[in-house]
Amino acid sequence: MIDPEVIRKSNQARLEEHQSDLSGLKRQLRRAGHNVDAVLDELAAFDVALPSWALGTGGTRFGRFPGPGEPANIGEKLEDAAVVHQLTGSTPRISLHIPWDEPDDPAQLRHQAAEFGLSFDAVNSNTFQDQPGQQHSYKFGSLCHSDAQVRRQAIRHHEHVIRVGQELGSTAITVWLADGSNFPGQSSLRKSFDRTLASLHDVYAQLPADWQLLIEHKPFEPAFYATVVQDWGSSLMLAQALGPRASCLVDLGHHLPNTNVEQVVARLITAGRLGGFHFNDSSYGDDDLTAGSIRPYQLFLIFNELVDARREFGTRFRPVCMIDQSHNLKDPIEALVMTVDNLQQAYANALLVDRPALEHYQTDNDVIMAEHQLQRAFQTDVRPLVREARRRKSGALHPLATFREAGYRQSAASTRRSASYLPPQSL
Ligand code: PSV
Ligand code: MN
Repeated sequence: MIDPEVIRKSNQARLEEHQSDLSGLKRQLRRAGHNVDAVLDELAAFDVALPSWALGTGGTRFGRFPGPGEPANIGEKLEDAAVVHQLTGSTPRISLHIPWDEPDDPAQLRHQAAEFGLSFDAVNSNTFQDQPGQQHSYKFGSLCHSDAQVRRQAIRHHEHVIRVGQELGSTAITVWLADGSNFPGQSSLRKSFDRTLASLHDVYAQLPADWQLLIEHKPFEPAFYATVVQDWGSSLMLAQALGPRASCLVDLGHHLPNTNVEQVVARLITAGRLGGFHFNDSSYGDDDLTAGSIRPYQLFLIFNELVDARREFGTRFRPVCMIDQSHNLKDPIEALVMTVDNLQQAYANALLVDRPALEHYQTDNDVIMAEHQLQRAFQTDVRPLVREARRRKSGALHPLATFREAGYRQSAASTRRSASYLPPQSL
């Protein structure tokens, strides 16, 4: 990890400037009637899980360009995750992909993580790739497969992932299925869905009482004609049929261009089935870019729905927040630090929406003033608030600068043997 003294010194050098920026913003917000301390408390309470697969450089099907000092195994990924948490104070959990990051000894890994102040979030199953030694192929699907033996193998994999997760201390499994078809007629649109539901019933039956099953939809890729769980409608149908501990996970990149994702989020909230998020951003498809890097206004509008629901339902409303990105060009630690910062900014902006005023203007059909409430909140430069929330959690005021000052990657490059490591290609 980074020497805490480096963070302390780095913060110290920037403290005066920060305090001056923060007091200016506080004055501005108090003038507008905000309870700044309450906003700061909510902001400081925000956290998000890191995906184990985003700590190494990802790739596309055309190539992969790893950087020096990348983690070569799950132990080194824990170290890097701990650094992201040290800098941001907001990433205390890791989401593991099984078998990509399957631990030899999950109980031991849990212990190792705890020493870094980390624990485990949802575990992710993988029936989109064949694994060495596996009896049946997933080439034509897994939980939806026409052959009951393939479905049984995929169900057993999910049961295995749940068992590993239990040892890690996880309380949720995220199921993303690549199942689908590339050509019309290849498989029955209805029967493949029915078989998927029947298989998920078997998985759900094995779910520990305090666990959640999160279903992730995605319109295409790798299936290019029809994906079985292609949108939030199919995902919701599955969750509702399975039971109260099943819900829908929204990966922001899993929507066709121009989809109103905040409305998808709102619908799932209404249905009581918004289970969680995979945060990322995209221009075209499932691009897995840094959250907030392409459409920050959309990210804000999503957080606006979350804050709105939180105000209405209180702490009962707790979707799990995870990141799902592929860092092909950026240093993964820096990309994750930037992501967390962008998420916190979107959240802080959403906390500043004057909800009674918004509702008033909506009721009056005052379009301009209703929109203005959102824009005013979105356009507020909340960075001093985000920095202050980080500082209160012993993080870095300027985490990217501090990370570079610490020379962490350079020292990792001199001690790790990552050159020989080829992590599984992130999708
Ligand atoms: C699929 O594209 C996905 O979003 C799922 O969450 C997978 O688990 C992850 O990406 C794999 O990179
Ligand atoms: Mn995802």
